[in-house]
Amino acid sequence: MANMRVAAVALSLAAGMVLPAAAAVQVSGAWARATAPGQDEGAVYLSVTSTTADRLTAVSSPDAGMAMLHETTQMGGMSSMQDMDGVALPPGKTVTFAPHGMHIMLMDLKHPLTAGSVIGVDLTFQKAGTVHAQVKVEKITATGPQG
Ligand SMILES: [Cu+2]
Repeated sequence: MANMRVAAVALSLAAGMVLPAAAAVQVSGAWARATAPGQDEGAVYLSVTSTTADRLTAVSSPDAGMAMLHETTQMGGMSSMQDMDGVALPPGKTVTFAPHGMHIMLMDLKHPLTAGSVIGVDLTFQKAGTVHAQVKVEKITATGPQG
């Protein structure tokens, strides 16, 4: 079976076909917490796996005025967030965005995030181009994606 698969890839390359971006980068388990009344910022957590070395360089969301790559760091018992200008994706390794670590910060939300709804983010990669991901909004108390 493995040999057949290699042959198929070789054939499509020989024919000059471009492999779709979705084949190289996979985004999974995207979720966000519901917002409290009056809160106009949110954070999106997800996992990204790329079959080839790549770099996440930009994020945006149709549901927010602005989206940024952030990392939460602990300094002397205080937690603060820092901008990241990109995130390296080693080949075949899953990079996880999770609470107390990296997240996609959504600013100027266009609507409250309500549990059970779905919003979107677009992730732009150096090689794979832009990948759209659907983000499940979980309860405000959630610590991870619920089935
Ligand atoms: Cu942040």
